[in-house]
Amino acid sequence: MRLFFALWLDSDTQQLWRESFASYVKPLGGHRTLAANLHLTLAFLGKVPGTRINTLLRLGDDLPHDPFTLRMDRIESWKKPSLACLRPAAVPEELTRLVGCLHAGLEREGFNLEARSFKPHVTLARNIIIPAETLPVWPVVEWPVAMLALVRSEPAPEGSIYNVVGEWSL
Ligand code: 2AM
Repeated sequence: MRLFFALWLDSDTQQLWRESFASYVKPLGGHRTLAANLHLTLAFLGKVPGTRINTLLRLGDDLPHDPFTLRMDRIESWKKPSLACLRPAAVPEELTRLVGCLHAGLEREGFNLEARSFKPHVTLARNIIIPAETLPVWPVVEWPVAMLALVRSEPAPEGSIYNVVGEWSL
């Protein structure tokens, strides 16, 4: 199964974000992320045998669970992969520590991590047609991050379906 660790949003916030950013993202073309799929990936693990889930759940238990706020203040577009995403202005210390512990734990347990460096972002649309300048988001969204999740991604014709298989309150 394909798994990833992510910062997760409650469904009301997912819905609110999808609506709030529609006017920024629709003109870029492409496919907007479904509300239920909005998240911020911390580590993408790719295909993992089901027998390894318990190791990942234990790892999640042992991570620091300090809450923090992300100030999401701009929308960027990327060429590779082609997407538009919401990004935080600054990375709080708690997030740096969480990602550091997560990546170190995954490496210790022999999981393959991606080569691309960690760039916190919430994908708002994929396969965009018109790359945008970086757009400032106004009003700025303050995200009180409250949940870390281990998520399973399954391919589906309308885009991937995500299911939370482990969750931790921050
Ligand atoms: P993205 O939004 O920038 O594409 C589930 O696929 C999550 O894992 C997405 O947030 C995706 O980031 C991230 N991810 C990172 N590397 C990936 C890869 N090689 N294939 C698919 N998803 C990847």
